[in-house]
Amino acid sequence: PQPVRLSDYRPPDWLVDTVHLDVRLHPTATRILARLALRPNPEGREGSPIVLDGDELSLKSIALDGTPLAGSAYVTTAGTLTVLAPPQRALTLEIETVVDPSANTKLMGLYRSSGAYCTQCEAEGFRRITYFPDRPDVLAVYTTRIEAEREEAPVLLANGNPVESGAVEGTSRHYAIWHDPWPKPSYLFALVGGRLDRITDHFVTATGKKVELGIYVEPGKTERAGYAMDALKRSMRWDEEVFGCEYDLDVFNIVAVADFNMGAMENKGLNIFNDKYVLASPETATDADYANIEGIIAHEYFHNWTGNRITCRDWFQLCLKEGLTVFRDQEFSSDQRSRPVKRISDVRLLKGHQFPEDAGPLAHPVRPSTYREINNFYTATVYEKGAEVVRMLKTLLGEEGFRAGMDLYFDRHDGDAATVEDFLACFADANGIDLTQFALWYAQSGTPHLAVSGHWDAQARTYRLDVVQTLPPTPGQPEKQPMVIPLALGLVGPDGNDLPMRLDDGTNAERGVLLVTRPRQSFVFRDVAERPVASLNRGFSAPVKLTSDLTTQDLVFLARHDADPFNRFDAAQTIALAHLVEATAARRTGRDLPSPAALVEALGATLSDATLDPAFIAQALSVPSESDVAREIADDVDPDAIHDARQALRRALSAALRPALEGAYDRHAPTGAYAPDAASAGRRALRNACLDLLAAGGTAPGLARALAHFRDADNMTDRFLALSVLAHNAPDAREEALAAFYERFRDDPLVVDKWLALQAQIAEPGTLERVRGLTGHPAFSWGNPNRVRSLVGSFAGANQTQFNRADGAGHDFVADAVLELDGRNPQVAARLLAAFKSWRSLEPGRRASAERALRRVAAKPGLSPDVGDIVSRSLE
Ligand code: HT7
Ligand code: ZN
Repeated sequence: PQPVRLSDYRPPDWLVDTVHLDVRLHPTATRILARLALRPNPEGREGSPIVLDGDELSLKSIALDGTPLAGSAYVTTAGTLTVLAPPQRALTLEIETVVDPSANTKLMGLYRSSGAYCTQCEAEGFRRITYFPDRPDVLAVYTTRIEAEREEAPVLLANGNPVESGAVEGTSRHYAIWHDPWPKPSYLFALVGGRLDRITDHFVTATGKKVELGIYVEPGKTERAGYAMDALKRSMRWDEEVFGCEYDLDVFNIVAVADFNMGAMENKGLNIFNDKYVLASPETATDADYANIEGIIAHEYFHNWTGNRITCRDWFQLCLKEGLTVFRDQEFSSDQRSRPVKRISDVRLLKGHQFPEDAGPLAHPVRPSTYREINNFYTATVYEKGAEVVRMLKTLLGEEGFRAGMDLYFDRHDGDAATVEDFLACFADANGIDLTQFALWYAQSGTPHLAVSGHWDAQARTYRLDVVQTLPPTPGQPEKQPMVIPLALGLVGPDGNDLPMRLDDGTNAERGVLLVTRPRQSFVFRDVAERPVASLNRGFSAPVKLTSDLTTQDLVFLARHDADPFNRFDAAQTIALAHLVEATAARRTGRDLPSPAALVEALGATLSDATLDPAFIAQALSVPSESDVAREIADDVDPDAIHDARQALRRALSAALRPALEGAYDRHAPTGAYAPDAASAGRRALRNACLDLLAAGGTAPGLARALAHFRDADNMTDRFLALSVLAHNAPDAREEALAAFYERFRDDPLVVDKWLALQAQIAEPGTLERVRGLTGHPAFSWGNPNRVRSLVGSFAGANQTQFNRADGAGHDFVADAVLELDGRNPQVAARLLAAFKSWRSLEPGRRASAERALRRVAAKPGLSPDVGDIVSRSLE
């Protein structure tokens, strides 16, 4: 397909005011009768034909104002239906299409999951239900009538409020009518029909309106939906309190389905979820699962205002709803749980996924300017970096200035299909500032690099920070302009307390934030009587790669004393990362490994600090991942050497910190029944992090503890952590533990996913054969995205040594899996292929094998646009 360009945007020629859908559900021949009230757009091109999108539709009839259209009055192509020379006035089109939901393996449009009917319309799925101007700037009011066999689909749901339901006289069928009064783009359309159980509750909004809440799940699973309901109610309250956003329909429904391409979907009043992000019980879900459910329930709910009431003008503006809504869900989780720990895990995610994307061939701006396949732009850059950009706005403007901008955005653009420019103008206008340079964050791809050095002048009692910013070239962007970088910092005095920060122009560094705007800049602080240690980019105030002249001793000092918890964590990680880079080089050249003494000192102090949150200590104990190290090395990467270096470090930490680790493990034993709250989860996290280190390298006492932990666990967090410790470190105990786990949970697909993912991550040469074998296991299915992501996705994305095997067999396996999947579900195939995103940074042998695998995919005739796009950009 031809690339779509932001610069080619034109308003639609025809608008749709109302849509009446009559959907007769049938397993293989669902009939959709759509009545569209259209009118020419005064801002469109005069005299235009009506061009509607369509994909894999069977057209049965089409009528204009009640009169069937002659065959010469319209034309269809593979992707469009065009009504030629229509009267240039308001008119009605009635279009009848038939689709086969049971054959829909792409899981876009109307499809079936465990027998139920459901839809996924974002980004371009509505055109797989009926012909329509399937673009987000066409907003219409929808009324949906659904009809089905009562036996097959007793539950019938659509967007908006229920209007009417009943039997279809003289048949075994029934119907329901739903009306959504809020104009919306077609991507927010949804319907569901099926045999589902539900839990109900209600919520009273700030202005006293009662909202009926329902969560629908597969029969027999209602007991696992309670946490999601609780999270939903907390989200509704939080959005009122923090952003003044109130819910706007009489009902809010969530449906959990087992087959879903992504995490969840914010359809107006009818969110549809991957059941992984709804269902939880202590026996089947880990603390991380509970936290994800809370965050994703909140995320989809928050879209009601940021995405639905204010939507996107076009798909280039995706970050307008996604980056902003991720920011909002991050803030919600920070308020519900520990803010520093949430920030640490968000930054880990950003660095682990977005930084590599920004450094490789798939790099793109937060707001791309061109795409070939929009499904490939639901990326860490649009979501996570998009959220960082909103966070920087808040850092720049302060709490009040940010809220003023958001209030203006909601006031000014309610009901609009808006742009990033509209969004930024609200913050600029509400605060009387110019955000022109800041807007570069949306346009320039790549991770900025800040090099910072500090110079203390004892005599002048000044401290000067020299800052150099650079932004590397990225695909299509050889030259870059300097960005606005809000650099939060503190100057930590020898006693561990922050020194006052007065700049030499007499101003205080506002809210502790320096504004870096030029390629080179110096900031001079006065009245600095003692040599400070600079704590830079506090709270990760800007998504940059920062290097500084801090010494290892400075970092140990910050790890002990920094008042900013994020930087306290980050100081130890920086020491560990530097160690691992050096140790990796030593392994490759046969030199002695460096000493981990500084890290032992920092982590020892952290472990023994009783004032620290256990969840924070757990994060500190988790050393940088193999891909963190690969990213730091950046070039000529040997994953085996990194793995060995990391294992050696973990073994050394285990030995050096054993008494402290054992003490913390014992002190954090459970005191009562499992509860998923943050404090209890934090205690488990610390205990499990201690166990994970104690067993590193398979020491006998560590493994004995892991076996007991596995045997005694009364919840999935503990059971699964112990299982993974055994799987990674105890080849002798592994198979028995894996078999016991499978036997216990074989009927629970979401738990089986954990079992598949764990096996795919074992860093041993036998893993590829194991994974290959598991593709033939009865629990595995190429048709279910969760199974594929758990097994093949984990192998490609979370097993650096085996995916990048020196003999190329890992690359070949994943390329074969992509080709296998492409005919069935191109979106899932394309995401899997994106695991090759860092292939150019590998050492020459592995780089060549990755390239061969990519070229083999590229050469396959009939690739989907999804896979075709990823493979061609990967090779560019
Ligand atoms: N807005 C939702 C995106 C989404 C999606 C996109 C493409 C294909 C399938 C999809 N399912 C959901 C999810 C969100 O960010 O809230
Ligand atoms: Zn979203």
